[in-house]
Amino acid sequence: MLRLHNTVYTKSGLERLFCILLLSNAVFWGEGCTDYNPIHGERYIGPVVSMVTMVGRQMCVNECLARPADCGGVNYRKTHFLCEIVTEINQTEPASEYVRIRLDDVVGNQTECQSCSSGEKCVRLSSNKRHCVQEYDPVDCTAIHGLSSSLPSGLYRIKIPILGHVTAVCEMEIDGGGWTIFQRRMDGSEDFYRTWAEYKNGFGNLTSEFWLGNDKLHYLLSQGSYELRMDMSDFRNETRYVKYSSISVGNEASKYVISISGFSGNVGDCFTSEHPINNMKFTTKDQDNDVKSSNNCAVQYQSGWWHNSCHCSNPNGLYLAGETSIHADGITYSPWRTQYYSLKTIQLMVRRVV
Ligand SMILES: [Ca+2]
Repeated sequence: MLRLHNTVYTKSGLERLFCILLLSNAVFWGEGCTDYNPIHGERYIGPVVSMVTMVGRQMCVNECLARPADCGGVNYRKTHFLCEIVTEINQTEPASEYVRIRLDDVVGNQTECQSCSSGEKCVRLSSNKRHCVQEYDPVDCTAIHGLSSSLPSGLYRIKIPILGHVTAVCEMEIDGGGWTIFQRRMDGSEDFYRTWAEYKNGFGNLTSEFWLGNDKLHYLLSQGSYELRMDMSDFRNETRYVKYSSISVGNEASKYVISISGFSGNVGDCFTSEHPINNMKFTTKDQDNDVKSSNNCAVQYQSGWWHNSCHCSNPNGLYLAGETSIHADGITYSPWRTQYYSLKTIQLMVRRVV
């Protein structure tokens, strides 16, 4: 609190006064002032389209105003001076260090900036005119993590070749963070017995179970050298993981052929040993590319996958929840819990090796 002219100002009152002072010095400040109602202890799930570090809360709001095509609100992390620009503000989650600010009814919006399109930031030139400039677009979650290691796991916008902006699910804690998740099973809420087109384009809910999509995975991995990690848990909440130091996935014309090598982990190898997925094409119920089997393995084992004849692990199998009498249809990982146990959770993710 601050006492001015014998009046006690609350924190928000002080901010308003500060704002008026800034407006009177607008040539120096260069940005309009805004009035807003911060909600404490929550953040927007997003996706986060842009991040700005080492800024104050008012500057964070101004960063939002400078991105009129992309910003619906901001998450501000007080403890890290971290500003997250969020495009969708429909869903929120508890987050103790954050305030979220909705930009619907702000005062001081910059109408000159409205011509900026998605991916552009409005900046003020020395002539005082405003101008739209292309923003830096992270190419994957590794790049986002590189901006600030304190960014949380969640939804972020990245830009990949050909496809442009896509929403990525980033894992920022496990094994040093910076992972882009391309598959997740956790509760059986999504059907994974899907067609070629559905696996090509992706399906599911990015905040729960999903397949990112084979096209997105191909173009993502085309940007550099990537490693793969798969984490899994059973219904006793025991966990295991496997890692591969190299992964690449071909384009649709190649049937998304996968190359994988360099195993490590705390359970036996599945993807480069028994029924390896290495050098396999992707197979779905409507497209049989598993030439090593006379059947269609996707039909036989109720999944879409880089089947051999057929599999040692079936991450996209049926959510059968634990022990089962059905052989190899579940979400199995045979070196750990055999082909008669369907795992509780499984997650596949990639990280650029930099
Ligand atoms: Ca076949």
